[in-house]
Amino acid sequence: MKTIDLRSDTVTLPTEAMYEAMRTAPLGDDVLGDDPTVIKLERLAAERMGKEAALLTPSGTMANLIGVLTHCGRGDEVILGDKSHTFVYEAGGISAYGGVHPHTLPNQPDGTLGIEQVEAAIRPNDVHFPRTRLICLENTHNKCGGVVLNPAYLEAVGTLTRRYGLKFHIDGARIFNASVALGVDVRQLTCWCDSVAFCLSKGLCCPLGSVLCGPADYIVQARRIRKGLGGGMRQAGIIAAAGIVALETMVDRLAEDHANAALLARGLSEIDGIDINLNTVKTNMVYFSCKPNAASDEALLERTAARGVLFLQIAPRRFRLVAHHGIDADDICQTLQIIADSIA
Ligand code: TLP
Repeated sequence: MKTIDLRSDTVTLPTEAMYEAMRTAPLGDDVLGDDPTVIKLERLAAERMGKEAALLTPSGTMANLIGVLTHCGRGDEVILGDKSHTFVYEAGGISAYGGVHPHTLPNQPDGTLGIEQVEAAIRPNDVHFPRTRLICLENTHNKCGGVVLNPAYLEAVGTLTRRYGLKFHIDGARIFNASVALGVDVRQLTCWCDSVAFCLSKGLCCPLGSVLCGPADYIVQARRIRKGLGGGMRQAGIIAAAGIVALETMVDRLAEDHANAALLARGLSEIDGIDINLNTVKTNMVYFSCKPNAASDEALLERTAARGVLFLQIAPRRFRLVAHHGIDADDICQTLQIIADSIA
């Protein structure tokens, strides 16, 4: 029985081309600054994102942590969404390790923060208040359903941050999903931000790794913080080699994942007992809720897992499925049948 693992696009395995690149990559010691494959990946990533420089990190969590810590000192405030990955799922790292004060605003269903609300949240210069230093957005927005922030909205936020002398960071873990869904060059999504972190290890299929991109002097400082956090990696060219393959060959195919997610969402909407908002299915993620008449959460997960279909429970009665490189349209059809059988 094949396991159809829809828990996340983080479960993707390296491609054959990645294994080959990892086996043959020229290596050095990246902490000493002489791993040629890391240097090549960082140059490529910076160029793709339209930034001066880049830094390879072991994970998206560390890329965001370094990203925020490089912009903010202790006691500084960051404005970010209450459903953002950095606020919800990164173990409070910005506060725990950076003393950075999170000021959350409600994420709208489309993943945005209201522009007026952001402006109202910026602190006046007063000894009572923390200093507002940074605004963070997430694109695509995971907890809002994999929805996409568009260039016009990013320009509005970028304009605001410049007017107030703030910095602007994007958690772009899946920013290529956003650019592919919108059909725009990824630079149209990054040109307004100061820094962007994107993941190699999700839909792009690398075994690990994320990249933080930004101005050259910012990345110099970020490199020191990465070292302090224990994220300096020696023969990291092994990882970077897969990252180069990912950037060169794995971006455009994300459209297949989006088509499979759409197929899955349409099928789920026809199953009795399932509540789904098709408007939020824009990329590779599908969230659905169970109606009261459906099987219990435990029964649903147990029955589907017994037939090889895995997905995540996000909250009581709420689930997430993610399409990725290891999933084809046949897997989606089988998944729909198994969920339909299991939910009654
Ligand atoms: N997200 C994971 C889980 O942590 C929820 C997933 O399966 O979706 N930013 C965003 C928007 C993310 O979705 C994730 C991972 C990260 C950052 C962190 O990346 P890693 O897992 O590499 O630390």
